[in-house]
Amino acid sequence: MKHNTLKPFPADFLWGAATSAYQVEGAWDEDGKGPSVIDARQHYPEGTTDFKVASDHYHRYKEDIALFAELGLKCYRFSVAWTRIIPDGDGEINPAGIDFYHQMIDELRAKNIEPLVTLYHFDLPQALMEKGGWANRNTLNAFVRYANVLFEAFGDKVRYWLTINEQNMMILHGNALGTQDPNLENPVKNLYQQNHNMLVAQAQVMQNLHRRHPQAKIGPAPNIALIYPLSCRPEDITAAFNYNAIRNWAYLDAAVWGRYNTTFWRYLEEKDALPHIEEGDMEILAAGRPDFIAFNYYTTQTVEASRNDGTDSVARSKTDQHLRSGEEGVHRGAKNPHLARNAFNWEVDPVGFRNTLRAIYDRYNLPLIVTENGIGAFDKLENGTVNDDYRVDYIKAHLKQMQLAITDGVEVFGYTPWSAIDVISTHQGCSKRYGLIWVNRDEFDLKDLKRIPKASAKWYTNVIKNNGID
Ligand code: BGP
Repeated sequence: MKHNTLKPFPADFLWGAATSAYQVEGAWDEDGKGPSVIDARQHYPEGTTDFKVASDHYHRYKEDIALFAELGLKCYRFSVAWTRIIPDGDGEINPAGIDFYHQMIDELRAKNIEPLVTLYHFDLPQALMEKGGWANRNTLNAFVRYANVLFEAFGDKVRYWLTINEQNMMILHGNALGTQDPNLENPVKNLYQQNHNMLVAQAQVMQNLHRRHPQAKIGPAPNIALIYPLSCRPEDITAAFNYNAIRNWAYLDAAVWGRYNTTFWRYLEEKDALPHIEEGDMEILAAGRPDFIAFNYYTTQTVEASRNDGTDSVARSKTDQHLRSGEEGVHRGAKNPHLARNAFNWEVDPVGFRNTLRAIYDRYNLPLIVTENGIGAFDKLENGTVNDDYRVDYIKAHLKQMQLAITDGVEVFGYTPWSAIDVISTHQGCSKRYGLIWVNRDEFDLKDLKRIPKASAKWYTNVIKNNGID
C-alpha cells in the first residue's frame, strides 16, 4: 500500500539500545556470582575468546550509562544475570547481586532512561544445567522463584520486563546455543520438554508480576523472522506456512493465547517429541497474559517444499542460528535472490521488517516493541573514530520500514537496536561488532577498554532528537 503521508513515531516512543548480561558485564566470578552455562563452556569458535571480561560493563556501568544519556537514549534494555542473584540457580540469594542491579537501575532512572529488563538471556546457572537444565521441572520452579526475587526487589522501579530472550532460538538451534545434549537418546524430545517447561514458567511469571505489580508490563522476547515461500508454487506456500507455525507462531501463540497451535503440535507428534504435560500446566499457560510482544529481528527466512530425499537440511548451518534453515521432510532452506547479505552472510531485509511487524500485529493485536535489530560487522577504529556508515544505512532502512508499518496501523512503542555498546558476539567473539559505541579491546588483548561513540551513535542521537528519521 502506498501512503501519501507517514504517521509520526509516537511522542513517547522508547528509543533505546540493548545488551545482555553475559555479553557485556564481565566480572564473571566476582561478588558472589556463580557460573552460568556460558562460563562453563569448554569450546569457543576458533580465534575467539571467552566472556570473562566482555566489555567490563560491571565495573564501568556508570560511565556507560553517562554515555547512553549523552546519546539521548530513552530506554536501555539489559538482562539480569541469574547467577548474580542466585549463584546456583535455586539456593541462597546473593545480596551483592541485588545491590548491583539496584545501583544500575537507580543510575538509569537518575538519567531519565527507562530500564527494560530481560529476566533470562541464554545464561542458565550451570548448577541447574548439571541437574538436567530446562528439561528438569526443578528449573521451571527455580525460574519462577528467581523472577519473584527480582519482582520483589525491583518491582517498584521497573515498568517493563521481558521474560526469556529468544526461547525459539534456544529450542530450534540447540546445537548452536548449547541447549541440546547430543548424548541423549532423543535430544529433540528433550528440547521440546525444555520448551514446554519454559512456556509454563513464562506464563506463571507473567501472572505473578501482574498480581504483585499491576502497573508493570511484561512480554515474551522471541526472535521473529517472517518466513517467505521461495515461489508461488502452492507446495512452497505450505512449507512457509508450516515453518512460520513452527519457528514463530508456536512461541507467541503459547505466550499470548496459552495454547499450542495445531501445525506445531502435529509436527511434535511426527517427531516423537510431544512434551510431558503435568496436570494444571495448560491452565497456567492460559492464565499467563503478556501486555505486549517484544521481538528481535535481524532478517527473514525463505523456504521451499521439502524434497524428502535426504538433502532438505544440507544447507543448514550448525553454528549460526540466523543462517539458512531446512529440516528433512519439513522444509528446505532457500536463498532469497532479492536480498543482499552482510559480512556474515545474513540476509538483509528491511521490507521484511515491515512485513514481520504487520504479521505479528495482525495475528495478536498487542503493542509491539523491537528489542534487537542491527548489523554485525568488522568495524575498524581509525584515527580515533569508527565510520560505520553501513550500520547507519542498516538502521535507517529498518526505521523507514518501521514507520511504514506504523503508518499501516501497527502499534509499536519502542526500538532497542543491538547493541548499545560493543559486546561479545554469541558465536564470533568480539571481532563481530554491533555496538553504537566502540569498546577498545580485541579478542585476546584487553587494551584500555575505552568507550568511543561511533558515527552511528552520533546519527542515532539525531534520530532520537527528531523522534524519527528525516
Ligand atoms: C541474538 C541474541 C543476542 C545477540 C544477537 C547477535 O540472537 O539475542 O544475544 O548475540 O543475536 O547474534 P551474534 O552475536 O551471534 O551475531
